[in-house]
Amino acid sequence: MIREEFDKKLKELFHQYQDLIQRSNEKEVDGNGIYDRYKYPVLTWKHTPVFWRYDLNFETNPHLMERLGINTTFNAGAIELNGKYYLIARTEGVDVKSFFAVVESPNGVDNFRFWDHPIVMPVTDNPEMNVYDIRLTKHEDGYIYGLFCAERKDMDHPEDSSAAIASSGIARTKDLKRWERLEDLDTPSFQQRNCVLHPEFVSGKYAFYTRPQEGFIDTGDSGIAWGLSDSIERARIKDQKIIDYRKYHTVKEVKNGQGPPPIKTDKGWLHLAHGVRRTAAGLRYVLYMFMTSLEDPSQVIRRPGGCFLAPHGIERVGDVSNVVFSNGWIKKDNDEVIIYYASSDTRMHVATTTIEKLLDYVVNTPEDAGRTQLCAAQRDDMINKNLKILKAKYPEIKF
Ligand code: BGC
Ligand code: BMA
Repeated sequence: MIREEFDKKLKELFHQYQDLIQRSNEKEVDGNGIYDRYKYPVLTWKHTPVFWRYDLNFETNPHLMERLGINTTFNAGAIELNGKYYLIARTEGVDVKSFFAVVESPNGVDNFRFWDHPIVMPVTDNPEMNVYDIRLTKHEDGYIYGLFCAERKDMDHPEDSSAAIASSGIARTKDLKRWERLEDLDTPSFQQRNCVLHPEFVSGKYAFYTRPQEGFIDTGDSGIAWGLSDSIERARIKDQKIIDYRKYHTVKEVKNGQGPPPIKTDKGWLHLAHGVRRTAAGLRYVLYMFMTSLEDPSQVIRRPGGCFLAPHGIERVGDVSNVVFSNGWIKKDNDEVIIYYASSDTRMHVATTTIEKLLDYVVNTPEDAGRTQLCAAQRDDMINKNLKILKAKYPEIKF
């Protein structure tokens, strides 16, 4: 390529990037009353800066090739700070290593722009192969904590190149720029994924949601668990109790995990979680909700049946298809809630709702009735009531 062409192509790349990150997002019109989805994903690999992917030096890269491509940006933690909205995205290079990167938006639904530099997360004395799925908790001790999966090769099985061990890394910050790495969470389980720090002290201790697992993929008879630790610098949970088990023939038949930290309301803590089923096409990940008690956050007090959000349309397709996953949401001061969810391990989306609607959803959505006859009868009961209303209101119309 000659220098003029190089410069022209570079300019085009910058224009495309600017157009993309300045594009306004729009609510979709056909909402379900619970939340509104949006037309555009908030993050894709194309939202990463051009200078993260290309070597921009004509001498060393005359063909203007991508030298360090980005594959996907997904499973982002979220936080509001000083009136701005931040995602910490799992950003995966074409080398299949993820790293965390801060992305900032003035309004939480569009105009997300990556900070110039990714987070180079400090390591413990046992550096991990990969990090992903950070949950950000503004704790009442004054720090912002990030809990994330720290994945290492399983050295007990050197012959198996996919044998790995997942544990929960912990780091803290006050400004999302300087990160202090603490010791990994120590629990009685062989492996851990989807660990989340509760925002408040409980009985004077740090409280955690965990997800004990027997193997790297198989969780065994597990679910979302709860445990306390005296210290955060050397976080250690002695007793874990499962508060939300996986269950046969539900959206969490194979496994489940806490999503972002729960949101406190005057009726209880709102939880967003993922549930996984095994299908002929592989694992299917959907989101579901539940509520825990203000007096004792280890008690689940509401369990709306079924899924809250499942992959739709384009969301169903990506690197790992048929997956939605959320590890970030933000409650605004005006009680609006911005839910960030990734689709198919590929991109980030946004959905908006309010505390009032989420409370209505968790309190008034009936629980899973348990088996087919009971579920059909549950629906039939609502149908009967609805038909009565419709006949009284519109006697002339056939519905
Ligand atoms: C991947 C994760 C995945 C996990 C279990 C990891 O190596 O990075 O995305 O959830 O394996 O399949
Ligand atoms: C996991 C998660 C996510 C991912 C999902 C689907 O176990 O920890 O990183 O979105 O698998 O691949």
